[in-house]
Amino acid sequence: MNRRKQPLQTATHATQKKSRRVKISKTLAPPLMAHLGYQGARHLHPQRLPTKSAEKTVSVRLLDLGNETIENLQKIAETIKRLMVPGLRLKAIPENLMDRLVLLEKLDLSNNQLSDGSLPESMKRLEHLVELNLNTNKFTKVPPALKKLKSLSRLDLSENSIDNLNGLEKLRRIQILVVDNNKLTSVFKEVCHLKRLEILRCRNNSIKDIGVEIRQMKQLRDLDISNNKLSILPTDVLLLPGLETLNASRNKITKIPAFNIKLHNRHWVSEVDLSDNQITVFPGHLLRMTEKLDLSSNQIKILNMNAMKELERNPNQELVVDDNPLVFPPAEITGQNAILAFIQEARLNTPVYRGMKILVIGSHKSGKSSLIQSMVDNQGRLAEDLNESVAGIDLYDLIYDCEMKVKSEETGKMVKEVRPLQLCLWDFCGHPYYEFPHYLFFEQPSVALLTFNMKEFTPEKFNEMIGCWLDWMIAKTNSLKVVLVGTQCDKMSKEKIKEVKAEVKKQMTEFKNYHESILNERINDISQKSEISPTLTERMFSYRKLLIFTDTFTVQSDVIATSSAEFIGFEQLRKSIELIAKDENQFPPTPDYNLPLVLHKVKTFWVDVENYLDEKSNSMVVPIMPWDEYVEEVTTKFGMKKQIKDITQYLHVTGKVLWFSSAPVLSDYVFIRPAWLFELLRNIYRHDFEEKVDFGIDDTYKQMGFSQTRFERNKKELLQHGVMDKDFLRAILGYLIPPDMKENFNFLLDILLKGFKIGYPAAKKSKEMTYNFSPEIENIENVSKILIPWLRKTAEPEEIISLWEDRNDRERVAALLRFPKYIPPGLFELLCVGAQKTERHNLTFKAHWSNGILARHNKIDAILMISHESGPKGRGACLKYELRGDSPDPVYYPTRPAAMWTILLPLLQDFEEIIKSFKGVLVERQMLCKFCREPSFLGEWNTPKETQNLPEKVCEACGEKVDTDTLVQQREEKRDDVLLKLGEIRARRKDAMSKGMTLEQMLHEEELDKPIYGRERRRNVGILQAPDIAGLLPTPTIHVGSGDDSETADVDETTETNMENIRALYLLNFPGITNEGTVSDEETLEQTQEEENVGEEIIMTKK
Ligand SMILES: Nc1nc2c(ncn2[C@@H]2O[C@H](COP(=O)(O)OP(=O)(O)OP(=O)(O)O)[C@@H](O)[C@H]2O)c(=O)[nH]1
Ligand SMILES: [Mg+2]
Repeated sequence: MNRRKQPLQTATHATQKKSRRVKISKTLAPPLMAHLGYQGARHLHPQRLPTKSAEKTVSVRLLDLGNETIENLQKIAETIKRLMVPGLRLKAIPENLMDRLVLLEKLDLSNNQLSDGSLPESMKRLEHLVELNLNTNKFTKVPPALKKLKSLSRLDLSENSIDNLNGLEKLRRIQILVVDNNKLTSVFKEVCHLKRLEILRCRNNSIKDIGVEIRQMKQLRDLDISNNKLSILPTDVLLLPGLETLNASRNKITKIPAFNIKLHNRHWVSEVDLSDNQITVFPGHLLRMTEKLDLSSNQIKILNMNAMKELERNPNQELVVDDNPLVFPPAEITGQNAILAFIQEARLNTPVYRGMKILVIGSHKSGKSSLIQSMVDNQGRLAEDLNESVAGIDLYDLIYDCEMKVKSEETGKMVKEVRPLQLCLWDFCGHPYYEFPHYLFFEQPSVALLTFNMKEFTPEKFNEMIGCWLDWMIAKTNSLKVVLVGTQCDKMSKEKIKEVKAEVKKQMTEFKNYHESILNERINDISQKSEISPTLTERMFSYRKLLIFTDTFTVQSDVIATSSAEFIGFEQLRKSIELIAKDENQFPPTPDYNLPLVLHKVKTFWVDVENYLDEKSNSMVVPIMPWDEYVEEVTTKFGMKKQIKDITQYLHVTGKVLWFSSAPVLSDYVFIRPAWLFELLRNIYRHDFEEKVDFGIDDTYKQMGFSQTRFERNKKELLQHGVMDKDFLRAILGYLIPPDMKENFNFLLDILLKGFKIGYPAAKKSKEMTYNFSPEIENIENVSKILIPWLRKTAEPEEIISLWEDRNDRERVAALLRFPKYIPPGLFELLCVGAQKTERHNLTFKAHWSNGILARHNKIDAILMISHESGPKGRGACLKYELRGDSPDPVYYPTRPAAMWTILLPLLQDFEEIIKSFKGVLVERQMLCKFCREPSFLGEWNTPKETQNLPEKVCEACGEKVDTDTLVQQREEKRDDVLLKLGEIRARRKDAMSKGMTLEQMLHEEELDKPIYGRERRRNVGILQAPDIAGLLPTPTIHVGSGDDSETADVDETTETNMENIRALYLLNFPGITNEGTVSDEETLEQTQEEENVGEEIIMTKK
């Protein structure tokens, strides 16, 4: 495509030669368009039109439209190039006026009373017309006669009553369009196809938003959209490659989103006028791209010191911040130089405080974005007027002044002091589509605001509006503070508000009781058994742990009723947030500093790192740094290698960067601009994909060689099959990563597939519409399609059902993972992506449907089905791994269960690895009876395998004797990766104990507690005379409410014998609390030896 700029076609020869761009003065119309004269001579306005054709007329201005004038005009019509008919109160144009104006280039009909339908049909014959002035008339829509004016390049429609620009699409040559003072509410959709448009004036209208369509207007260099109703200025405008001046003053803009300014292709915009708006946060990033930035008459309070560095570097830049309620620098400091000097000075002395991040979640359209905007702007705001992006996650900063008692450094007494509480609010879109992607960003410990629409609330909807969100949170983190926020209370009476509050409180208690009863039921079941095996003990231990942890999960059950329309309830909300910030359990103070962590000063050097990374993120196309590179770069620049993890952790918890420090693969990267990552994921997972992702929206698809047909095909493929074409993804992400930057894209794709596990490579089979789910792909570059399980909604194929049924009578091994209460969203999908890893599992996927996969092992004759099934009554769910023999000769060469275990075990290990990051989820591991298929046996892959030595075991459900080789792996091969490093764990615990850590604290300490993948160990725990450590065991509780209102539930005591077993388990795990004489010397010795021989098997026999 030829993308060179076309010279502007103008009527005057002078402008044609002099410059290819016509600068229009701000008071545009008359001087540019009025013209008059004869060829070779200049005259005053003639009273009459010339009758001699010898005097060749070029320009004519009519002073009346009498019959005589028209007749005379027609005589010379064929020579006229410019015709002015302004200010004649014309209501219609005589049909014959236009008849013979074959050379006409410029027509001025301004200041008349022309209205819809008053332009004659004959107008379409004006083939050479390049300039048309219809300024100040009475049109309410674009006159249809214009459609045919193929040469038109300048059009002035200002001062009419036009309310939409439909009908301009065909005028492909338009370069200047002036539509000031009309009744337009949108323009960009209609004009985005005008690829040559360079100047667009649309001030004094009622335009509410600028859509993504503007991205297509690559030639636009001058945009005036002042005095409209914009509330947000999208990034796309400022990223227009040709933009030179932008006037968006006198709107209602509140927010200028931050974005990456890519240094290698950045261009300077000479002037950006954002004066007279409602911007609260200083858009310092714009200083990186504008020569003059006018921010006067806004609501800015603080000039960001870091961003101001840009001005220090470039003295030619200009920043205007007059008439803002500035507190930093103080209002009395005026003038750019004085401000700069002040900021330089202040930078040296200003402390930065830590702050915290708050996650705002709740159902779709419950009012989260409105709530946040109201919090940020400190006044009522509703999301519609803001035109916020409604997908994915958005970030906002907010500072609360928080009154604290601080120890005075001089007197040592406690004094009151006001500290800024820095908040980073994460606005999660509540559409169910995001349950899985948003889970990535939800971690413990967290503070969350949970919103629900109070007006819509009914007792039956508790679960849908509140309960399911609590489940969602609990499953991921067992350390969480939740504030319940009822929104939209302006729509209801006081009585009704009270009623809803009481109902929610009641149901919260029920919710809590149900949550506990599930655990208690299980604990009791175990306690009632006559014999308790180590596996059961371990299980009980984990149930108790879940109960104990609920201690740190607090829901403030008193709903805060808010209205973002009327700004109600925000003071109370603010107080609740302050309380959490000051909560020492949530944010324990460090010994040398008696303030909660969030109010700590951040070390200057850490702030330097933060600023450095912020700056750096702007220069990177893909703002993701491999960990090693990051460490190298930061430590070379700032030293202090020892602190790098702490710094990064700090940046992570305060929302400045993302570093998933405990996730495999992802921990190798630092995402230095979280907003960028959200933007990226928002493009992949979006609930409004069908409607919003459109071929015409952008040139990118065309530039990347997409035809509309291919685009539609790929889109359909994604929506119907969950399969994303790689090029399609590149095009979708094209505006974040320019299409020519293939390497950057591949780097990112690798992280998406291996780190975030969003999907796995697939390939389309040549003829059929099916896919090869396990193509051999060594290099990421060769990937052509990506199957994204979360988006795959297809049904189980018929042929798979029959294939599976056919092997019904074969040998089989089946493990079941039961989630009695809640299954984390996306877990099944993550497992599928993991199972597809050939080098680990050696499987070939045969089919993949919305809730299952079927795969064949590449070496062993077995097929595997992993399926996701909902639990009874819609509560909870199960994941089933079932292997069936697939030998061609099942009679003589059946597939042995032992062989199947070699397939199953690594898959189960994957599961265990993933489930580690779901701290609060209740999961039960079971094995199915091969006869009745009931889950009658305990899954023992994590714990001592008691079943291993028995030849068979009776199924409690059907009474059949089951070979134990289908229940547990017989004589396990040595697997280094699953050895429980007992010695190491003990050493860690001993160390912790010696430092005075209590049992309860230990339970909270993740690092100390890794009893997963138990090495086979046998111990008859009954022999141990346990010390009385019952008092040491923490009492499991869930708190609901706060202060006097809080309720606590105790768990039933287990039977004495079983209690002993549990104590014994504690002893095993906490060797520091042995009681004299209870453990034999022999055992102590054995334990010590074991500490040295990490991973050695311990077998203890009953004396
Ligand atoms: N009257 C009234 N309307 C409100 C209030 N809060 C939100 N709304 C309206 O409720 C609708 C949804 O508000 P949003 O703030 O977009 O909701 P959200 O929770 O951010 O929605 P998603 O991000 O899509 O999940 C909008 O139409 C708002 O104008 C309120 O306090 N009072
Ligand atoms: Mg929202």
